Amino acid sequence: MKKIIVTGALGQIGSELIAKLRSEYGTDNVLATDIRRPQSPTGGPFEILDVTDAKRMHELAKAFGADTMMHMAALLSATAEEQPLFAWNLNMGGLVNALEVSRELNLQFFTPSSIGAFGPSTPKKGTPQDTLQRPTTMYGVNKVAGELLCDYYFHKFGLDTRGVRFPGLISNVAKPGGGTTDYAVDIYYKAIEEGKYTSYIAEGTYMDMMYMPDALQAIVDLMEADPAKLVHRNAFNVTAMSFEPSEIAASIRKHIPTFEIDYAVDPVRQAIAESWPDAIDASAAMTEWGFKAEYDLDKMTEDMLAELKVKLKRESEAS
Ligand code: AKB
Repeated sequence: MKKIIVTGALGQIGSELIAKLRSEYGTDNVLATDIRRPQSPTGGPFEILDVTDAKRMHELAKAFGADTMMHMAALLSATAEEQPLFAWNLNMGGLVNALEVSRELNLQFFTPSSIGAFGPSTPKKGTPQDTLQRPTTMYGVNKVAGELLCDYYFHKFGLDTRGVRFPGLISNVAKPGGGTTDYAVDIYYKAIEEGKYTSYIAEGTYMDMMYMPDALQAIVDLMEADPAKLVHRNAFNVTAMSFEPSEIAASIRKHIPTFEIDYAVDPVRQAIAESWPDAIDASAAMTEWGFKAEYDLDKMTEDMLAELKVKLKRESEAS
């Protein structure tokens, strides 16, 4: 039975990951931590943790009896461009602390990388697992350095490090903050609330995406995978779909025929998006640990709109 400590547990991935892990491994076997206090109880153990505080991270993991660390705390791409030095300190400082604590306590280790680890010179279509990585963003620099650091801890110390390169993640629970792919979440909220959306990403800009249930399953499957089958360990390409803004709008129109999209392009996030691949190749993840995504664009749209309608109605009734 796993005993898992999760950092960044109130973030977009973390808040759903802890629910998934608690349902798989038991409520009391998952310690959620975050730098801020939750607005409502997380449904299990919770502790405040600033990931730059290695001593507290070690104490919490040890007292909990953790055998696994899932390090999710990080600043996303657009925010990292606004505060590059802070992003370096938080993203790299937090990661090295989490790896060190895992080495000291011999924990299995997971952290996500991102399509942000690629750059303009990376092949744009069918982006291979092993390819040129010269990102032009601070977030990308952090992610490439993080991938290498996780490999280093595996080769040097035998630490059981594992990870994926996530595409844009779309979910109806916690909103993302400060990412480049966030438009693909915002658009669903605005479709229901206002029937129209102004996209900060230009028409024709393709990026990889995935629905959150597939992302959570990918984490569990990779952590449970037979290590003998893993040729790569960290930074597996995973993706479920690749689309551009007018395609997600067309998918929404199948349910809300009057939905409209227009564009007010944000040059910073547009430049980041253009430096990333259009569509990555996830065949290494499929071959080595059976990665498979259940949701395509239309299936995701149907579920997102249904779930968000209920959520937004509940919130408006409560306010
Ligand atoms: C972002 O847009 O920064 C993230 C990511 C793709 O890593 N969603």
